[in-house]
Order: sequence, then structure tokens, then C-alpha cells
Amino acid sequence: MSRLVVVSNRVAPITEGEPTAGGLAVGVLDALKQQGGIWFGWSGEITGDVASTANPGQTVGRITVFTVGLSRRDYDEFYRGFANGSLWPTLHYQIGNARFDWKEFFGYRRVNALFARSLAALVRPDDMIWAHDYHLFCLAEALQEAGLTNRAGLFLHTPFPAPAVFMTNPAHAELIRAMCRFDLLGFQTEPDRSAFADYVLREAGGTALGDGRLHAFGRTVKTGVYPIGVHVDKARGEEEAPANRRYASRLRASLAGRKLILSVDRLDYSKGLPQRFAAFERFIEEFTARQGSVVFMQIAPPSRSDIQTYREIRHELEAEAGRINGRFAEVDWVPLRYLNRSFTRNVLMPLYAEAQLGLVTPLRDGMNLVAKEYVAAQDPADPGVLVLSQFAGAARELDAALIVNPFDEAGVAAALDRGLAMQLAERRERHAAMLQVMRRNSLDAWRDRFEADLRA
Ligand code: ADQ
Repeated sequence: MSRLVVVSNRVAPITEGEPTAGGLAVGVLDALKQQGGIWFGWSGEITGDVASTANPGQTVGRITVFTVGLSRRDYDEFYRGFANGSLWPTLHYQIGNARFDWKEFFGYRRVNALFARSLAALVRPDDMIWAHDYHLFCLAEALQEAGLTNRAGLFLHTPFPAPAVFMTNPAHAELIRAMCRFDLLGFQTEPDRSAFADYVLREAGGTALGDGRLHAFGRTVKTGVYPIGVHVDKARGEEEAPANRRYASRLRASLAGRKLILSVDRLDYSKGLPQRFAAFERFIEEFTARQGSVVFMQIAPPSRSDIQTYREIRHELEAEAGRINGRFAEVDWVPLRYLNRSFTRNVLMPLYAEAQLGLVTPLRDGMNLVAKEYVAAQDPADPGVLVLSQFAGAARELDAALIVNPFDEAGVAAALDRGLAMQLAERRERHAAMLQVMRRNSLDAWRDRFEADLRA
């Protein structure tokens, strides 16, 4: 049978116990661990002037990893520039945060071509290539230009925005033409898929062939919806393992019976942290009876900290956390705990389980695995409540959560009060409904369905 070759910008640290903050790395690693395969991507290293060729494969468990280094110029133009400075904000509807420079777009295409040339030396003719995310929109085009005819699919972990938003990126036409060179394009939700199809049909003269297939630029591409999931039972196992409970025990002791609201995010402006801090402030201001009896803990390790907008949001949050605590803290109560660090996933699960309320309010998110991890980590006999943004892809499946608009401070504050007051019967009912959907759309189902459609 043909092998599966996974390609992503970064290859996650695949040694056990390393903290991995980032949904793609977590999802791909868990999906590959079980069935094995090849994982190709950037090593995370900047190597001299010219990008290097693939390092020899290193096998860890059932995964063989090949990596390439990037030159400083590649890193600046491709990674920092076009992928994270232009595409990421545009895909998340944050056009005010997007910058654009053709030089960076050409650098993006150049790195996609570099990946393709390195892959050409590794793959066999019958291997299937599964590319991940917005860094690799031009990979299929580059593979074909390098002479490869392998089946190739792309899964987009982020949202795909409405055409009018996508078209604010001056390279939109080039990007869509390149994306149509894949055999399969996977999206997290139907609105993402249909936004892409809308662009192809209305702006690129494409036609719909039914069953998600689109004809454009002289070829056919299949589009589909594959919501990424988590290993539901594994999360519970990790929650219960005594060795993983060291932080959870300390946390519980420090709360001294107070209720806990927990948020866990990469520090990114798409996650809506300033709006969330403001909603929490509104909550303690308005529901005065809650003062002294609730603690909000935000865990947010810095990410992409060499990009200006990420540095700015970090400073803003530090200032806000200090101000809110200064305004409300008592001699024996600090309302907001802000942790700028990462935890290994096995200790994160028990932390989720300590929280009576999981607060997940991104302004836009492809899926949001934290929401699913929070649900998976709960004790079904006495589960916590999930408060979830309507703009997270996860809201389409987890509609039994308390769904909020993250831009509505008063609405989020009211949902916090309602969630903390929710009776056991309703909590159990909502949790069971969410768990049922999550079992159906597990991480294995995500991988197997994408793989089957790519093979078909
Ligand atoms: P991300 O934007 O990184 O992922 P998310 O889906 O929430 O967002 O995944 C974050 C992952 O990192 C989770 O597994 C979480 O446990 C982990 N993580 C976050 N903070 C951490 C911390 N402090 N310590 C340890 N681990 C931490 C992208 C898209 C999402 C999409 C995923 C997967 O932006 O929309 O859900 O890919 O497709």
C-alpha cells in the first residue's frame, strides 16, 4: 500500500514530554503516532544563507522525520512575512493586522518550491502527500513543477474567509490557482469550504460538479469538510494519572474552595484575549456576589514573538492583568492569574479537570482544540461548563456549550454567571451531548476520512 507523507511547516518535537503549544503539531503528531508514517517539514533552524537539503530521516516510534533548514531570507519572507504577517490575519478576518509585500509572497512560493524539491528526492511514485495549513498553499503546484505526479491533498487548519476578505490579499488569484492544483482540499467546517467554493465559482470562473468537486483552471479538485478532533479517552486517562496531577493538586490547594474559570491559548490576537479580560472584568463588576469566590486563570505561552503585532498584544495583556487585579484584589483574593508559559499536555489535562468553567472565546478559529480537550478532560459524573465563541469552528459541533459572541462583553459576563450557577443535571446533559459528537468526530476519524478521500 502507498505510504502517507505528511508535510507541514514545522515538525513538532516528537520526544515524549515536550510541551507542544499549537493545534497543528498536536493533531498531526497524535494522528501519526498511531499508524506511523513520514513527516517532512522545517526543522525550526535558520541555517546560513541558503536553505539546506533534507536531513536524513530520524525514526522516533513509528514516525520517520525529515527536516530542512531555512535561510534567514526564507524565514523572513516566507514564515514571518507572508505566512504569518499576511495570510494568518487575512484568514482570521483581521485585515487590519495584515501586511503585504510581493517580495514576501515570492519568498513564500520559493520555500514551497524548496520543500517540493527536497520531497522529490524522498517520495516514491505511489506515495500520497498530505500537506498541512496555510504555509503550503503552493506546494502541489511546486511538486508538479518538480515533475512529481503523486496524489496530493491539503488540510487547512485555519478558517477560510469570505471571498471579499480573502481578496484583500493582493496575491489572492495566484493563491487560489495554486490551491486548485491539489487533488483534495480539506476544511474544518462547511462555512469554510463553501467560502472557498464561492471564490472559485464567482471569481475564478469555476463550475461545481457535485459532491464537493470543483472544476477550475482545467482540472478538478475535490473539497470536503473534516473537523479535527481529539483522543477522547486518552485525555481522561491523562487526567487521572497521579504523576500528571502535580500542578492540579497545587492549584486546587491554592483555590481554597473558590471556583475556577480556565482559559488556555497560544498568545495570538485571533484568540480574543483582551476582549476576554474585559468580559471577565465586567463579570466581577456586575455580579458582585461572585467577588472573592471565583478565580480566572489564563494560561498563554508567547508565540511568534518576533512579529510586532504579537509583541504588542503581549504588552497589552500584561498591563490589563495588572490593572484588573489592582482594581479588585483583596488581601486574600487575586481575581486573575495570568501565566505566560506552556505546560506539557499530560499536566494540562488535570488542570482542565479542576476548572468548573472552560472559557474559550476566540474572535475566529479554524476549530479550537482547547475547547475539545476541556470537554474530554471533564469527569462525566460532575462535569464543568464550556463557554464557547460562536466564531470557533468547534461551535458547529459543540452546540451544547454556552455559545457566546466574544465581542459582547455583557453577554460573556452573563454566560460566566450562568455557567457557574448551572445545576448538575444540566451540566451532565450538555457534557454528554458534546462527548457524543466528539467520539464520532475523533482524531482518528479525521485522519482516516481525509486519507480515504485522498486515496479515492
Ligand atoms: P492553534 O491556533 O494553535 O491551532 P488550538 O486548536 O486551540 O489552536 O490548539 C492549541 C493546542 O496547543 C492545544 O492542543 C493545546 O493543548 C495546546 N496548548 C495551547 N496552549 C498551551 C499551553 N500553555 N501549554 C501546553 N499546550 C498548550 C490551529 C488552528 C486551530 C485548530 C488547530 C488544529 O488555529 O483553529 O483547531 O490548528 O487544527
